[in-house]
Amino acid sequence: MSKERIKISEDLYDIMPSDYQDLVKSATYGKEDRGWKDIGTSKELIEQHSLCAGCPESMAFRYILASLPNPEDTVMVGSTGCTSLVFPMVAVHNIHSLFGNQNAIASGLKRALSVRFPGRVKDVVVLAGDGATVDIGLDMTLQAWFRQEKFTTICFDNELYANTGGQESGLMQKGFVAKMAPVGKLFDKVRLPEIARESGCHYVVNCTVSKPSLVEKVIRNAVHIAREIGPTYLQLYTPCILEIGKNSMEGLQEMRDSEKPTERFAYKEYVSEPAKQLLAELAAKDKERKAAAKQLTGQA
Ligand SMILES: Cc1ncc(C[n+]2csc(CCOP(=O)(O)OP(=O)(O)O)c2C)c(N)n1
Ligand code: SF4
Ligand SMILES: [Mg+2]
Repeated sequence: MSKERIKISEDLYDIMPSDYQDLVKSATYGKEDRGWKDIGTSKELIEQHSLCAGCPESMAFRYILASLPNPEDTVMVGSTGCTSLVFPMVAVHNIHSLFGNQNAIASGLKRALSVRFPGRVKDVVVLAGDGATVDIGLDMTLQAWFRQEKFTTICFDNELYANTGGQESGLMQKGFVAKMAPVGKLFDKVRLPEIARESGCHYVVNCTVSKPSLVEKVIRNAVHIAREIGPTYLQLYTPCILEIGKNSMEGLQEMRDSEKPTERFAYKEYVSEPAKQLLAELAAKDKERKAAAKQLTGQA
C-alpha cells in the first residue's frame, strides 16, 4: 500500500490536473500514522465541497478522510442527502447508492471485494445521513448488522432531512420544529446507538465532531474492528446550521454545547469483548513500532 498505486507515467505528467499531481507529491497514502495532524501540511483527500459555508459536515469529512487507516484500499458508500454533494470531490473510491440502500450495497461490495482480492485488506465505509440510516434505510442498516457484515456505518446525524428542506427524522429531538415539520416532533429521538449495540455492532460511538483527535480515534477503531471482527457504528452530530438558525461561525459551539455530560451527544461508547482484545493488541503493536522507529532515529 503506497503512492505507487497513484503514480503518474512521466509522459502524461504535464497533462494531469494539478490536484492529481499534488496528491502524488504530498498526500498521505501508505503512511501508517496518518491522521488529522496532517491537515494543512499534506494534500488532503478532500479540498472543496458544495455544502453551505461553515456546515459541520465539511469538518467531519476532512477529519474522517485524514484518519482512514487505509484510504487507497477503502471504498466509501454514500447515500442521497447533503453528504452526497461532497463525494464527487473526494479522492477515495466511492459509490452512490439509492437513498436508504447504502448498507445493502456495502454488504455486497464487501463480500465481492473479499472474493476478488483474497488476502488483501479492503475496507468498506458507509457514510449517510440520519434520514438514510434510520428512517428510510433502517431495514438495510439493521439487517447488515444482524448478518455481521464487516464494514463501518457512519451516520452524519443532523437530526432532520436537511437536503430536502427540513423534514422530521427519527433522530430529531422531541419538540423540535423544522421548516417542513411545523407541528413539532412528538416522540423522543430514536436511540440508534443502543439499537446498534443490541443488533450486533462490536463498536458503537455517539459523539460530535468538535474534536479532530477524537474523530481520528473512533474512525481508526471502527475501521480496524470492522475489518477483523464485525459491524461497527458511529453516530456523529453534524448540526445543520441552516435549519437551527446558526451562522457559519456557530457550528462548532453548537457541537460543544451538545456534548456536555447531560446533553444528547455526550460521548457514549460501547466495545464488545473481542473488540476490546483487538484494540489492546493493536495498541501493543503500535507501541512496539513507535519504539523501534525511535531507536532507528537515535542510531541515525
Ligand atoms: C428513494 C428516495 N426517496 C426520497 C428521496 C428524497 N430525498 C433526497 S435527500 C432526502 C433527505 C436526506 O436526509 P438525510 O439522510 O438525513 O441527509 P441530510 O440531507 O440531512 O444530510 C430525501 C428524503 C430520494 N432522493 N430518493
Ligand atoms: S443544508 Fe444543513 S446539512 Fe446541508 S449543507 Fe447546509 S448546513 Fe449543511
Ligand atoms: Mg439528516
